[in-house]
Amino acid sequence: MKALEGVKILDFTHVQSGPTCTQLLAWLGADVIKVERPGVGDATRKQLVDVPGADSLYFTMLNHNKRSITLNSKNATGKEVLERLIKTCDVLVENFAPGALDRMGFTWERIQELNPRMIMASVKGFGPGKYEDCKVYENVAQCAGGSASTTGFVDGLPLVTGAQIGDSGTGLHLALGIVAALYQREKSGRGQKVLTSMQDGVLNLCRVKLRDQQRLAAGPLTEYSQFGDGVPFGDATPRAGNDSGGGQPGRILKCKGWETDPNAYTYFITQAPAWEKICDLIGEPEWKTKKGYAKPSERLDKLNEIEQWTMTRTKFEVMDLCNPLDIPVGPILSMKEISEDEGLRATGTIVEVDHPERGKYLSVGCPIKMSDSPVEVTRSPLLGEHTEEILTQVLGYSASDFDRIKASGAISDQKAAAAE
Ligand code: CAO
Repeated sequence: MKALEGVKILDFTHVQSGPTCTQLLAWLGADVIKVERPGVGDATRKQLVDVPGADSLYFTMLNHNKRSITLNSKNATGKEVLERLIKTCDVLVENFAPGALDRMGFTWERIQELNPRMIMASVKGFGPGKYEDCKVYENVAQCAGGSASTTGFVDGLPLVTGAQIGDSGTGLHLALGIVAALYQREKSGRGQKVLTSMQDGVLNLCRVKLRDQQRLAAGPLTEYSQFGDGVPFGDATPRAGNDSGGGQPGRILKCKGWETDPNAYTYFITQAPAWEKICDLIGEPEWKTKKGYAKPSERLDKLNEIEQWTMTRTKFEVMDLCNPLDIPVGPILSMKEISEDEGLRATGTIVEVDHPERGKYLSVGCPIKMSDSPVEVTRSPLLGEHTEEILTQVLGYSASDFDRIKASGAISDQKAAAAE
């Protein structure tokens, strides 16, 4: 038994934002039917290819636990099949460019006619307004959602982050909206439209930066290193480098080996409750009461002195020494270290998956652990791998119907078929 067992998802998503959402729903137990264009499929299947002829890691790592049906939704028979899918499924998830679904003939009104219980969930780049028609990718959302202007160093360019907060972050928001809409449908009996824009999703994750924007009206942000460094504030929340967002003096400090290892660093926070223990640990007990050290606001520039201590230890030694004393530190873990971490493998956060075209590869498992809904990560589907199975077993088409659909060109790439 899985949490979303029995829920059928018509997965009309592509690239990253939508597929992360439906992958999560699949891990929670939903039956996710991914609809892809015949002969082409999700564009990511062939992006950043590392094993010639095989689906890329970009695709496989975003589409686990799904079934794939190929369907040309612009072909008359393809539309007939899509209508049956809409009538059969509980949720339609899509992240096409604005208006694409309408142009296929599947407006919200038409979808409601076909299935009043249908939940239609969409990712778009922007919400309603002057940018609503724009096509949007990850970094556009990071810039338009306030993240880039507040990431980086005060004297440098705005920066995008490696965490895919625009795509995967929005997929996560959308998944929550879908689950809530399913819950509401239990009582109302009706479906509804669920929309998450990537700009909104990024901004939601940048909430503390809008907090600081308003605090600026009351004067400079005294917990920012910029304040300690005497750099004047402008009229917008500045980039804060590696400052801790919570107002405690903290930043990334060098550890033993930093000269050659780009990740030999630790995050170190001199939080008030841990200050006395930090002083004892680094052999500076007099700092507990010393002027210029004792108050958090005075300590902004003292992290350089603490770095003299962290540079004598590896990042893992710093972690091992600080943890038992409740001093919060974070080793800068490389993707290599994470991929080799036994603990993450044991919890299913890093999983090894076998794929018929590419063999074994690593992926990130489900980050949500539920005691009554275990997750077993299974490989992503090949393009159209389940077309016949879905048409006959899920949609109830007979063998002769299947032949008719096949002959119509709705489920195969006609150009490729003609070339053969
Ligand atoms: N059968 C027939 N046609 C299909 C089809 C199918 N199974 N699946 C898709 N298509 C068609 C669409 O109907 C559309 O046709 P029209 O342009 O005639 O309406 C066409 O394929 C292209 O779809 P698209 O515009 O969504 O794709 P794109 O590659 O041009 O744009 C993207 C990609 C991501 C920029 C755009 O989809 C978008 O802005 N999505 C919303 C925001 C989003 O999710 N962005 C994150 C992407 S990850 O970084």
